[in-house]
Amino acid sequence: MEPGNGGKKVTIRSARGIVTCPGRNFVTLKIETDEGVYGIGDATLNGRELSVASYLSDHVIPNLIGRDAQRIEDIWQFLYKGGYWSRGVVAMTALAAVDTALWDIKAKLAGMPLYQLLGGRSRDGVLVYGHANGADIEQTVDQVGAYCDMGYRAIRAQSGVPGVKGAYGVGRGDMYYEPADAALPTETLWDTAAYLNHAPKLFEKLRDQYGPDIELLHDVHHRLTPMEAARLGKSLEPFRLFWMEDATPADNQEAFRLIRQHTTTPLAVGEIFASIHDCRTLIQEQLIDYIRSTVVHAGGITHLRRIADLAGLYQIRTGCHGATDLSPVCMGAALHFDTWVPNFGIQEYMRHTPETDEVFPHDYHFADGYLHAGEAPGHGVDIDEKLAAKYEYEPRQLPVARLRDGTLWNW
Ligand code: KDG
Ligand code: MG
Repeated sequence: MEPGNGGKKVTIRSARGIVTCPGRNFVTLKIETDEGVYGIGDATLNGRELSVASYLSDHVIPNLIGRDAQRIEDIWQFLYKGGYWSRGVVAMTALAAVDTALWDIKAKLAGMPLYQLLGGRSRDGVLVYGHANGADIEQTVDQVGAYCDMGYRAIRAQSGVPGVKGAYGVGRGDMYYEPADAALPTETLWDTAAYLNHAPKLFEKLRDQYGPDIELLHDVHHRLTPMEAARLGKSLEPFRLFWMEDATPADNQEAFRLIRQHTTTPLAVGEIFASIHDCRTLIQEQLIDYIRSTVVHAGGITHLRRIADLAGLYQIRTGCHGATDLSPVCMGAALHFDTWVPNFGIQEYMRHTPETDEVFPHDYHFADGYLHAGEAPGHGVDIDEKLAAKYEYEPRQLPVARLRDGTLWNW
């Protein structure tokens, strides 16, 4: 159809969730309109995929049929306020999928790439960071080198800790690190003292080897108490990290006050947040430097934009989560968001496997350390439903961690 439609209603005719497992599980919502234009949104919640699929089909989709697909804000408010039990991550992921699919439709109707509709380009490319993992420091140092050779300018570095089996972030020998590895959670070990002794050595070695310019990031994955996190942040200061991520659980946002008082290492948090209320104190008290929430788990483009705007008031920048359990649909939408958002910081980019990329054809591309959103109308990602149907759902959950004495710890 021609761009623009003179305000005419574009009716949602059907919607369905598509579950597929091209190497790992993904849930995708497809919304079709009576104009023949459709949109898709990512609805993947790692290890809990079917709960979102059922939330969509049982409780959300019946509410969409017959509505005007152009009324994104009203549909968002209807599902959020009207759902009453809002803000849970399952509900917010389902809501994000609807919102993303509707923005995709609106941009297709307008004949524009999504970033144009959001306000246009704020930058030429989206700085991304890749994941270098190794069983020990030597392997991680080599992996960082491999990412430098691929053109990355920012790299997250994680290393196995001597005597700690299955420490977070250690891959299984290839680029496609996938923590959700079994139908029932794998039990891993955690040893804070060993980790705190080890982590600064990794970054000392990386700075020795690669110099001061490359951006280095690190994910603590919620393993430390606030005071331990403060100590780690301090000990990493000489190595100038781009950020230290998820240093302590943010269930208690005020816990970050203590970390902040003790270290100038920049802090990032928020990949598991579902709403602006999960980070309101962190932002308003400037307790963090980067907010990690992304499209799929934080209520879609509509809500993520509100979080970013609040963060912008306090010079906090975005650093969207981009692990492989977020599908290319989320990545495509996030890249349009990143291309526009004024207070952009960085985008995580773990590459998907070729099987996943085949199921989700997309027009974003990597060059020289940056990802570039495509110029096709919409968010530029599609789903090949025939191919998706060939990959049946496989139950897989994330690991858990225990201390040496058996105490269950944060993963
Ligand atoms: O589903 C969990 C993963 O997305 C998470 O473990 C990855 O921490 C992560 C990151 O920073 O990408
Ligand atoms: Mg993380």
